[in-house]
Amino acid sequence: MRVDIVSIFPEYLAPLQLSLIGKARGAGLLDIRVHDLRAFATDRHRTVDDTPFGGGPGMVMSAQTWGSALDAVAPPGGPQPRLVLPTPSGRPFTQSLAEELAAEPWLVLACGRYEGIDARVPEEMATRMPVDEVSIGDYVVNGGEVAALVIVEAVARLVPGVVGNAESLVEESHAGGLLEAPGYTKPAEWRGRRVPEVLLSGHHAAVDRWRRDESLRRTARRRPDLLRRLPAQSLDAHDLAVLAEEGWAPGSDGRFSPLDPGVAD
Ligand code: JBE
Repeated sequence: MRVDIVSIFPEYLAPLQLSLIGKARGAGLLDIRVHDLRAFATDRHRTVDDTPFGGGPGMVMSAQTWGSALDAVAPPGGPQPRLVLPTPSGRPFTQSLAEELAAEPWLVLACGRYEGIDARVPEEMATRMPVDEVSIGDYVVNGGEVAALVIVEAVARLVPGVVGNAESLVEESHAGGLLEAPGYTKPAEWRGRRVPEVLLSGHHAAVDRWRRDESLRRTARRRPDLLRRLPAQSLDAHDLAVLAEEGWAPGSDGRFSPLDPGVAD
C-alpha cells in the first residue's frame, strides 16, 4: 500500500519510521511518503493560510496551495488515490473504516492546521477521487498530523504481513464489535490479587467462554453504545444470558436495549 501525507510539519510524522510501521516500510509492504505543504506555496514567506471570508478568529489554509500540492502528489488524468482529510467535523474514524481503507492500494492524507482547509478543496478533489473527511474523536487537537498518525497506524496494521500474528487481529478489542477481555501474566498472585482461576486451568474451552463473557460484560458496562449496534443474531443463548445479567435484552428489531431503562444506560 502507498500512503502520501501532506503537512506543514513533516517532522511530526517521524514516528512512522519506528516499530511495526517502520519495519513494514523496510520490508516493502508500505510505501509512505511525507510531503511539505510549504514547498507548494508561491510567495517569499511560503504562506499557506489567510484570513477567513466572513470574519472570525484564526486562519484558513488556502485552496491554491492545497490544490497545487494534491495535483503534484496525484496528477489529474493519472491513477487516483483515496483522499482522507482528518478534521474534528469529519465522520467518525472506526475499525470498520480502517478495514475499508486497508483494502485501498493508495491513500493520501491531507493534514490541516489552524481553522482548517478551504472547503472547496475536498469538493474539487471529489470530482476525481473518493474523499473522506474523518474525525478520530470528539476532542480538538492542534492539527491533522496526530490524527493522520492514528489513521495510518490503524490502517497499516491491517495490511497483510504488517502484523506478524494475524490471530491477534481477530482477538483484539473492536474486532467483533465487542471490547476485548482483560489480560494477565505471571505471577499468578501479585499484592494479594490472584489471576482468575479459569485462566490457570488449562481448559481451553472454559477459557474461551470466560473471555467471551468478560467481553460481553465489559462492553455492556463501558460501551453501551457498542452494545446497541450489535446484532442479537450474532449471539448464542449463553451470550444472551450474560447480557441479561448485565441488564440488556434484544428487542423485536434484534437490537439490544436496557431491561430497566435509565439503569444500565
Ligand atoms: O479528529 N481529527 O481528525 C482532528 C483533526 C484536527 C483537530 N482535531 C481533531 N480531532
